[in-house]
Amino acid sequence: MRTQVAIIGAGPAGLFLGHLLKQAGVDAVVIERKNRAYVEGRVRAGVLEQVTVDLLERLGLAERMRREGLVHGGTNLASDGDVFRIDMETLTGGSTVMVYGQQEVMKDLFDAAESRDIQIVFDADDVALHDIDSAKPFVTWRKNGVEQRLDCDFIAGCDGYHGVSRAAIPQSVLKTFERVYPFGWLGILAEVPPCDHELIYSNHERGFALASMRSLTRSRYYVQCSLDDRIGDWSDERFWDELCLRLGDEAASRVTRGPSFEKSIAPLRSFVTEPMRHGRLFLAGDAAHIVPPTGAKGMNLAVSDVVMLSEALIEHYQQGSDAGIDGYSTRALARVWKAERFSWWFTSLTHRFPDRDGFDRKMQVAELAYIKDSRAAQITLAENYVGLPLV
Ligand code: RFL
Ligand code: PHB
Repeated sequence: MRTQVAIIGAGPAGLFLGHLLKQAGVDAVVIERKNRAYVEGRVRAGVLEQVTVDLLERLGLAERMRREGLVHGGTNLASDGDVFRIDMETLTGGSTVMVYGQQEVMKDLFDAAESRDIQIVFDADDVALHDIDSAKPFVTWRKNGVEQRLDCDFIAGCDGYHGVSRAAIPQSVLKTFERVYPFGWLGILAEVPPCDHELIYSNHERGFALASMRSLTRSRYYVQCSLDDRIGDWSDERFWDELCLRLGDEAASRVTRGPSFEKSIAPLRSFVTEPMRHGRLFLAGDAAHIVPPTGAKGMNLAVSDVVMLSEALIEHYQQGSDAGIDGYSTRALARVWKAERFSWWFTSLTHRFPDRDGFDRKMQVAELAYIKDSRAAQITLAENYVGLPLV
């Protein structure tokens, strides 16, 4: 088999890239280790930046999002139960975010991939990248026990944090930067109306909590938990009690309890690998960088990466110029680092750090009080939250 671009991974990065290349007439094949139901079933991101909304529009995939997504012009912070609103729309001169789950985005991308004839190989075992340093790279895998080979011009490594693409780059050329946080997020989904029409990010003495949603009838809630905690330690009752305590009386009075139908623990990490290109291999999305979920940036960064990567590849095929390809890593990393900074800062502001003392906690409370009263501080938060422009 032969194609122009081999895309490893059918998560948001891989599928958006597949659609972008298809739209421009560039040949691509997506190779995914799992099946569609698995990829679509993962409960992950909930908030789309304008960059992501714009891309869904540009690809002609925004119809359901426009109908079912919730536009949020503001978000809320809480400091020990005192909730205040950041009017992002006014502060940024009109920018908003869209609440539309990653699962819905994936469903729309997969449905359209079928009708647009985007080639996806599912259940590919033992995917391996070869000769990425040469002009003739290729990818191999096994499907139903049979060895397969795909020759290509370029490989896009969109296979997430645990994928094989990053590992194909020699250790000697990769630099990695990492921060592992000493806590996790325990998240639940429940078929109950959300406690507020917007999100609430809460810093409480007992730890962070987040009130989010998937629709007007489906809530997504998180509480900071210990990395030693097991799902079995957290009955629904314990979860609701802890959430209500951390959100404060006023918000808690609006929480509707109900049985959870999804419950999982996610660790928090900041991670960047540089450069995002080696030879004919490009990394995009979680394969190259991870942010803690506090800033709601992970999927949005995967999208901005592949917008830039598609521009570079299309320029190569349509204009015969490699300027975009050569500049991809530097351009993508500039936006990545800003989102890393914001996600790290927002995490540091809102979580309880078990190894820190009373002084650090006072600094958090003082900073939240400052943000509550300062338009300048609110603008800084708002413009980062809605997403920085693509440059
Ligand atoms: P993905 O989604 O991990 O997809 C990678 C795909 O590659 C496949 N794969 C392989 N395929 C072939 N061969 C191999 N060897 C392979 N190894 C792996 C995998 O099966 C998978 O299908 O990476 P991608 O595309 O870069 O997308 C990244 C996003 O999924 C991620 O950043 C977000 O979910 C992060 N995130 C959030 N992002 C936001 O923008 N807004 C949010 O509100 C938000 N909330 C979240 C989040 C992530 C969370 N968790 C659980 C980590 C909330 C949570 C709790
Ligand atoms: C979510 O709804 O899953 C969500 C929302 C905002 C975040 C993280 C996760 O910052």
